Amino acid sequence: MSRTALRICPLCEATCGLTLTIDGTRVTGARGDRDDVFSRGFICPKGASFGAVDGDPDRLRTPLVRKDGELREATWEEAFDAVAAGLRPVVERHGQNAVGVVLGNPNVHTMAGALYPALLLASLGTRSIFSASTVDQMPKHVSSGLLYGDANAIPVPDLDHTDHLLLIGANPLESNGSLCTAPDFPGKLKALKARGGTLTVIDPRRTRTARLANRHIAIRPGTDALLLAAMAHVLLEEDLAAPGELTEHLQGLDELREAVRDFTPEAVAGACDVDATLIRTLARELAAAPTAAVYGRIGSCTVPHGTLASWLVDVLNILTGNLDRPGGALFPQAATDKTPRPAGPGRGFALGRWHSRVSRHPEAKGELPISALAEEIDTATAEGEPVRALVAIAANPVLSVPDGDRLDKALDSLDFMVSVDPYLNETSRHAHVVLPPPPPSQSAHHDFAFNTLAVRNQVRYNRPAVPLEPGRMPETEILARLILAATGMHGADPAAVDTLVIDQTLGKAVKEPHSPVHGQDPRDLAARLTGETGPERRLDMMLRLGPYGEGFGVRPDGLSLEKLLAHPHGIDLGPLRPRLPQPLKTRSGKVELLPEPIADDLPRLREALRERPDGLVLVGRRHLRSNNSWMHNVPALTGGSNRCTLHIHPKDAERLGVRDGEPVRVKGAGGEVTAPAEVTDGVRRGVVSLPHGWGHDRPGTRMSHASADPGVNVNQLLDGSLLDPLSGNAVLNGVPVEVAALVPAT
Ligand SMILES: Nc1nc2c(c(=O)[nH]1)N[C@H]1C(S)=C(S)[C@@H](COP(=O)(O)OP(=O)(O)OC[C@H]3O[C@@H](n4cnc5c(=O)[nH]c(N)nc54)[C@H](O)[C@@H]3O)O[C@H]1N2
Ligand SMILES: Nc1nc2c(c(=O)[nH]1)N[C@H]1C(S)=C(S)[C@@H](COP(=O)(O)OP(=O)(O)OC[C@H]3O[C@@H](n4cnc5c(=O)[nH]c(N)nc54)[C@H](O)[C@@H]3O)O[C@H]1N2
Ligand code: SF4
Ligand SMILES: [Mo]
Repeated sequence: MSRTALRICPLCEATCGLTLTIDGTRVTGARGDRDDVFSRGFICPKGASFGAVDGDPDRLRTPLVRKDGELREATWEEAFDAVAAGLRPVVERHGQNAVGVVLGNPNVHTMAGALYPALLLASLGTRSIFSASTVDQMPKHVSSGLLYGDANAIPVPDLDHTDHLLLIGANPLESNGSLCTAPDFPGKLKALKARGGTLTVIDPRRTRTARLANRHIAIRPGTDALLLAAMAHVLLEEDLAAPGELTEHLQGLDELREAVRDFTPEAVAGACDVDATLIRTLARELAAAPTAAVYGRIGSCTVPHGTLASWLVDVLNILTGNLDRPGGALFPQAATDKTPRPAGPGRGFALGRWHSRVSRHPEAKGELPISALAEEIDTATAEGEPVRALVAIAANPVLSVPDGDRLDKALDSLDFMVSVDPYLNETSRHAHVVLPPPPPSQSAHHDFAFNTLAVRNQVRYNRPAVPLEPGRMPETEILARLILAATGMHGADPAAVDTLVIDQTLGKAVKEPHSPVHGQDPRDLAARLTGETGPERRLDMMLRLGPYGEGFGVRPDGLSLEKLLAHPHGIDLGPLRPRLPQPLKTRSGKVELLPEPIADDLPRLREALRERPDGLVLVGRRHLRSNNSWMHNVPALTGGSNRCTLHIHPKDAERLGVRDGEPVRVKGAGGEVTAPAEVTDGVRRGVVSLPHGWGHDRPGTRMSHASADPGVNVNQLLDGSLLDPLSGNAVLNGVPVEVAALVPAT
């Protein structure tokens, strides 16, 4: 007999509520939950394939431990014994930094990924920390850190209320949105147009999103910072800047005006390949709109001036008075955010507090560039020990970061590696121990990360839709045990990890004058927490202490786990509201418009005014039915238009003798790949596009469907040397490549 259960979809950032159909323990269907307070029934093809993703027969069911060179099925006890035996000697012999940690994208889609990595990093004490953030949004963290003093204070466009949206390097009709959690992003863009609003898209490709826009500008890749600087210039020179109520919170307006003075539309037009008059129009339209939001994503971050572009996105929102006002870009307030402290100066944001060992890259947000992971493993220096052991959690850097071949070899040379991953794939195949989490249907879910980026404040929680299969371990427990094994407490009760966090958090809260529990006894508070598991008790604690919380009795109608459980479709907490100056944590207590590291990076942007690539440049793309590197194993989500082909403009194809469907060789600084050409005027001239996350042809993996149609790894074209210097983010877009028709062997 079948039944239904609710589950928030973890397959992209939109966090749609799904109603799963369950036969026995198998998910046989998924539809949008019409009663979900946030997503109201929206679902996309990936969500509709939840059952197939969840039930993929290639998912690992038991831990794997390497014995005599081979990965073999093992018990959990054997696996954690092997982790402790593998990691501890490395720490003891070579020091803390010899153990590296790699955190991949799916950590933001699991409760385990939200609740445990911070403690793992703190207890390992390592500086060898790498994550998917440095092939993604690190520039935005850095610009927010510098502007607002908080790397996680990221303003989100008010999609439901804005009159004018300027979208830069984002394709939400395929990605469903990023750093802007919005179920049915496509519907929201259509609604914007229907209410008379304007959508402008800047993208070198005519994407599905661009086709929906009132205006599409096919910019030359990598030059958005120049275009945005010129828009800021126009606002300031034409007296269109009107920060209004924001003014009292701003610092450095005059310095900003000076800094962008020479970025005139005429000066940037050639580099951007965008008409100067059009740039003026864009700035004037932005200023004239009753409300407007500028929003930039992958195409604005993964480029040589990613931090400057991310900074300028916010600068434009600020200059037009659209930061922190309805219809503009606002700071969400999530239910599990810390108790808001009173407004006032904070500790500020520091960059480059230490550097990577080999190439001396500055840290950002405590992380080193993941592009430097391979060299931190394979290169010895006088500076200190190379990374000899690695903990990879939900990460597949062999495919997702530059020069996978080099990383592949480096991983093979490690003394020890453990992967927490449901698949034996390009990265986890190097591990000595693989710890597989259960499928999402067997995991509880709450979006700690995405609720802080959502276009509407709301809160939802699901208990596991399907009971844990025998022999499985919740991912939260896997990570808790990993922490114990990595820190010499192997074998201790994993519940102790949650107890420790709870005691620490409550101990701190009772000392904070602004906390609802100020002056109370933390042991008494801990005893009042509800929840069936450690993670549930931690969620209860965060909800009760949070901005909407019941404050352990202070606000009886406030949030708690109990209240959330009584609302299975979630609780709506209202639209985004102005919050300044409370979120500011800069030393000045103001928005610091022209922070020093930004000012110091502007000369590099000025040099880019003269740059004109003479050959082809590469950009990426995403497909609606794909997700980075790990969904090519699901037959329902592959095939059709979801293919690893090289998009090339007809004029470029003609010039190079490239024919549609025939193989072409693409060569970059890091290597070369061969892929079928897809001739299309959907890319601008001078630009070719390959999707990422492909290249499933390495031996020793267990992804039967993916390896049957492997595609090629676009990141092999990169050598990892091109970075945005402020954030350490990899340059993945606008990269020079050579393309040639493959001459068939005769
Ligand atoms: N050229 C190019 N490269 C790119 C990008 C690009 O646009 N162009 N995009 C970049 C971006 S934005 C990102 S975020 C990165 C992503 O880079 P990664 O995070 O390294 O890659 P993913 O493919 O997201 O998946 C990581 C791993 O998580 C595993 N996994 C899936 N679900 C779970 C789970 O519930 N628990 C655990 N423990 N593991 C799980 C998968 O099997 C996979 O091995 O790639 C980046 N790489
Ligand atoms: N279906 C699907 N959804 C996903 C993912 C997926 O792999 N598949 N991945 C998820 C992840 S991890 C993330 S981070 C998000 C990303 O979400 P988005 O940022 O919306 O993702 P993309 O589709 O890569 O859009 C980036 C766009 O930037 C354009 N671009 C490239 N270079 C430049 C440039 O220099 N300037 C400008 N203006 N544009 C440029 C590209 O042509 C592309 O259309 O998507 C998430 N959602
Ligand atoms: S849009 Fe994203 S969250 Fe919503 S159903 Fe699709 S994959 Fe899942
Ligand atoms: Mo990402």
